[in-house]
Amino acid sequence: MDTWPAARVPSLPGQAPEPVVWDTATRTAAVAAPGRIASIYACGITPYDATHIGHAATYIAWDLLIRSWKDAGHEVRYAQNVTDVDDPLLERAARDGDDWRELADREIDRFRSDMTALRVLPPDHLIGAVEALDVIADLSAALADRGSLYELDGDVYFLRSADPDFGTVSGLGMAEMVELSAERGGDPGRPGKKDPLDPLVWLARRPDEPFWESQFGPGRPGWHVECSAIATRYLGHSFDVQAGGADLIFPHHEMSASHARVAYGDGEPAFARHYCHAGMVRLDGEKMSKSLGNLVFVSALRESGIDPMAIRLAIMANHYRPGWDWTSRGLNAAVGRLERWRSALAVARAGDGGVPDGGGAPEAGGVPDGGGAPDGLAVLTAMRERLADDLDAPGAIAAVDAWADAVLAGRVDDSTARSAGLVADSVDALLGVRL
Ligand code: 5CA
Ligand code: ZN
Repeated sequence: MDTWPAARVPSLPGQAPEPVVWDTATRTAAVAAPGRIASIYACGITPYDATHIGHAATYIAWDLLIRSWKDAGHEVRYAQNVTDVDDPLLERAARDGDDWRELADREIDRFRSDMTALRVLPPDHLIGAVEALDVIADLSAALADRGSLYELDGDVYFLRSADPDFGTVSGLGMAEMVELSAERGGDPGRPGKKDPLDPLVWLARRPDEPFWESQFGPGRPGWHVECSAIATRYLGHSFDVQAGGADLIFPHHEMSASHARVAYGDGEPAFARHYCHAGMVRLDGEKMSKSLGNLVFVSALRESGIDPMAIRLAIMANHYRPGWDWTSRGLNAAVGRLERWRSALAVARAGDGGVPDGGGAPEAGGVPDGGGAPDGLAVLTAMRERLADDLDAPGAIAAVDAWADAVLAGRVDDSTARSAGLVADSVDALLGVRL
């Protein structure tokens, strides 16, 4: 399906260090992409409601990785799915008397415009489950060839015991896996399954639900096989990074990896070399989720007049990995920071130490003790170094804050004016914030 327009990324002088990320599976930090081509699959939305801050935070995290990869000289290949047929979407459409396809199309459109406004770079391939049915059929056929599927009352399950490496993504014990599977779309208690954790690959046609013909008869695809099939078709049987929120570690990423290993592994490594997960964004201490209904929508904030660059800054003030709380205090701080950065840029460009409203008076007599503000190259180097260290956006923001504070305190000299444009380009290219 169509993606969304790409924001222009200014090119920066010099070379960035190789981005290192935390890998959930190995529990170590690793160079995210050792080769020239860097490839990433990010799990996409299930489009039954608008994009909330939790979604936006995960896509901004991967956007930071992609921007750092580009800056380090990589060619990036990026694929993302849209789960445009699944239980939650069908349930919401039924509840509201909506047509499921119209609901999905409406929310996908809204997602595209939110991502565009937030200057999140688009994937090369944005692929819906429905348009990928052939791709899913190919992976399912490979699984069937390896004897890893079985039927239960017309539904088709994957035999997780076919994969000796099952469990290596999440590293969880059986009891925990069963519990999470029940919470997150699985059916560990269904009688007749060979193993409680075996996931559905194909659901036989249900009354009043959409269905498609397949090698297994009419029905619709399971969830994990969708991402396994789309990722391997568009990025190859193995690729650098599988990315998503931490709620996808188990069962989703475990299962997608397992499908690919059994279908395409043949003893070779298959699926992602690294698994990256963003912490859950909370509201009042609870995970922001469609099922709890405690959502802050990006589109609603935009409609209320909040600059999308402030939303982006409010998100990036938190490191992507631990979970964090969305608060109006955090948003207000980001609005203030954006204003300060823009004022500092105006002052630095003018090169005269004149401070606009609210910036505080510059000290008399030109540059005070302590010299001028850090020059553009120093700011860029600090930002690059922080972002290459597991996408430390708060660290990169602190480097820009130090520059802005110095400029607004009147510590401006010739080099401040000369390199003001470089600071603006660095903030744009690496943090995706246009000043
Ligand atoms: N379509 C599937 C993935 S294949 C899905 O999980 N869709 S979703 O719409 O529920 O979520 C889209 C992305 O946002 C996923 O990476 C999910 O882990 C992430 N996400 C959802 N809620 C939050 C939250 N509160 N905080 C952070 N990330 C979240
Ligand atoms: Zn997925």
